[in-house]
Amino acid sequence: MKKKILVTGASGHLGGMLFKSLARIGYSNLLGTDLKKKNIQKKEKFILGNLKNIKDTLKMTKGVYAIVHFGAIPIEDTQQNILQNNIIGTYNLFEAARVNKVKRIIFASSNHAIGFHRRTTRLNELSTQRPDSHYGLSKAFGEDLSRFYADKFNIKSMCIRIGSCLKVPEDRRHLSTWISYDDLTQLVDIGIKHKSMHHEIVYGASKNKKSWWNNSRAYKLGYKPKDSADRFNLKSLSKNEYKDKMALLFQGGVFTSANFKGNIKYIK
Ligand code: 15L
Repeated sequence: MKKKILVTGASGHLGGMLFKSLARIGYSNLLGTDLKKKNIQKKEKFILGNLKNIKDTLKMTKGVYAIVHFGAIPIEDTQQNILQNNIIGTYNLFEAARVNKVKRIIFASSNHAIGFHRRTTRLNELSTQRPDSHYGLSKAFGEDLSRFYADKFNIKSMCIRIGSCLKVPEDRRHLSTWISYDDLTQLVDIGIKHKSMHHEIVYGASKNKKSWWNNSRAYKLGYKPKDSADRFNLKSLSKNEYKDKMALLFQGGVFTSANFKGNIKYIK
């Protein structure tokens, strides 16, 4: 694909991974951006930018066809930090996209937007959001924001509720939530190219037997996961999570139990 694609968070874990993997599968006009320049090769196009600054976001989105938006704090943080970086940053980016007539945005949502659902509940793309942290709340906001910009301004979007995107699964929870780098790349590729997409919510998960998510919407859009957490040995995965009884009940795991002051029995 020759159209210009902006990847935010290009110096980070998943933004950085996608910046390289999209190039590998044929994207020849990628522009990376981040607060710092890290692991960027000489031949790669990169612009330093702060999403909190609307002038920066206007500059980085000029002439861009689609944005792969992975630039955010990727874990729980203070309410202020999440508000500034994830909520205001994402808002600025969508607004700049509207001004610069960007056609599509692939939004890195997270399982933490639905983390307070019990592990016994099977979810799909229509399930209600249930954020488990300030971080998860910022992802739920991003999903709503992208739906608004799709309906109001026809900027197409795909929100990927990413489970645990790691080289390999590292604990038992990952048997349900894991997605490989290649499978995430495939979903992003679909989000950029799909012809009749408007606003989509899909789950960023490989083909895991123990999944809590019915990802048929992603399959309808053409997603064919190649990987699965099933081939990893249950016994060899760390049992860290088992020390935290509350985390075991909910899909968001330890994000749900951190700083918890509520009453579990009301979270059905
Ligand atoms: C996420 O959204 C985080 O970015 C990542 O660090 C993991 O915590 C992941 O979710 C997960 O739930 O495993």
